[in-house]
Amino acid sequence: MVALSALADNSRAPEAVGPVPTAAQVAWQRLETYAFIHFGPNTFTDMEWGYGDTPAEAFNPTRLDCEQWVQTIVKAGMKGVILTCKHHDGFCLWPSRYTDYSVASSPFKRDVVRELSDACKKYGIRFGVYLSPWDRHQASYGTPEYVTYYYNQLEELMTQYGDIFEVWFDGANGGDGWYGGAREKREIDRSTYYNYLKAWGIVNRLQPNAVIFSDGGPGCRWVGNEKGFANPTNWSFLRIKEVYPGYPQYEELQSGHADGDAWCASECNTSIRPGWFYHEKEDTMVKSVDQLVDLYYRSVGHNGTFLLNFPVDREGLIHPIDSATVVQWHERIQRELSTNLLLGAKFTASDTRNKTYNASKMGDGEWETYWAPKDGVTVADITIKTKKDVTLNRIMLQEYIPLGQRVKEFVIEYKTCCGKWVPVIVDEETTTIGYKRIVRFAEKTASEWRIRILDARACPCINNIEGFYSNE
Ligand code: FUL
Repeated sequence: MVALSALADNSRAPEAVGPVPTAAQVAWQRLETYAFIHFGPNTFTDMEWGYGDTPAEAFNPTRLDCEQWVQTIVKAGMKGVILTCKHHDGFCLWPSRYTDYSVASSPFKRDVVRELSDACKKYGIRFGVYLSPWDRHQASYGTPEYVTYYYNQLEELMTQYGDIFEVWFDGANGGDGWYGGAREKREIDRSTYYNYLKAWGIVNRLQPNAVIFSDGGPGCRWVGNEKGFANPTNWSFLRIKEVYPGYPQYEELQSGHADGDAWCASECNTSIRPGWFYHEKEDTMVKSVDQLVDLYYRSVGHNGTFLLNFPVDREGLIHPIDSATVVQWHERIQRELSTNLLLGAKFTASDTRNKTYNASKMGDGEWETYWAPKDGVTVADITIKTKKDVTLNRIMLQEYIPLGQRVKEFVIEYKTCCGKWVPVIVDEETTTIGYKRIVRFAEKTASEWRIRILDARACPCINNIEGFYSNE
């Protein structure tokens, strides 16, 4: 019998190891950070979940300026924004043809979805929509008629506002018995009522590049908490048929399913304040720059994306405390992660596939080039020699995910002055890498560093290793 390795063609690129992402999923993950906006009647009634009976007249921002939102988001380095076009209270921020419970009936009149999508185009960021399936205003909620209404609204949003990068299907439905139109109790089985497959078909047909978010994807998944972090071990896979909006074992979503059969990376969502909607009393409760920096490392740095919510205030603006905080957050991350101290270092590996996939590809900053050992090699070392001593306390690693997520365990080491390899001290497990893993560790000074891949699903494909030092 011929050994498998003898059959491998190591002159070629490695074969993909499934599940693999679509091109749209890769482009989405590379956005890394983007904003959420919660805005609607709740903003004016000081509520989080309106009953759907607030008169449309209540919606009356005095200085609404979507360009102010987008300018803030751009200054915060974020690449897109998702708007609550309709939250659970059923009020529509655009003049929907299918209901009069919208901006059209408010004193404000203007189409907020239009103004925000236009501002996104003007400033070159992506636009996404949140359309709550649960609707406490519509009298038909709970009947098949409402589901048709929901699809119709989805079609409006998918056709009238240009390219959409993400569509958010919120699994929230209020509990076992809850209120529908006019505060009546309505019972539905949310796993069947909305026929999500049909809704997703509408998105796929009208916006083929949009990534569909729900507890279980199919485009990207909720991370299983609203605190904005993923676990350090984080697979971009799900056993996709098991997870649905409202999935009770949602804590599993913090790590994904190692044995999942579909690509479904995590999105880490949280609000910059305790609530999703604006409440004046929360002006003193805005998350600190330190808290947000920590969340960045535990979302983007844990192979997720970071979706940070801004509760737009009653004037129709991102509050100055929130905008100042988020800009400082971005500046701090820039300071921490823009000087790659491993730039120009010499990368060598214990195994190399061929010239194209050699270790020097890891420091070149290119997405498409990567190092890979030969087929079947799942344990390998990458050694990095710098010209002189460098002090590091962060290392960023990236896998070339178009070929799948592969690494299962690794360790970071440095060489001591007496020539001994010693692991750096990390306070979390170093298991998966995925699109991006940023490991923070107690600072060390050395001129030789080593990433040891201890286990992988197939030969690893690594396209980036960078090192940083932060004293903040
Ligand atoms: C939840 C909703 O119930 C909250 O109001 C908020 O929109 C959050 C992002 O998702 O499921």
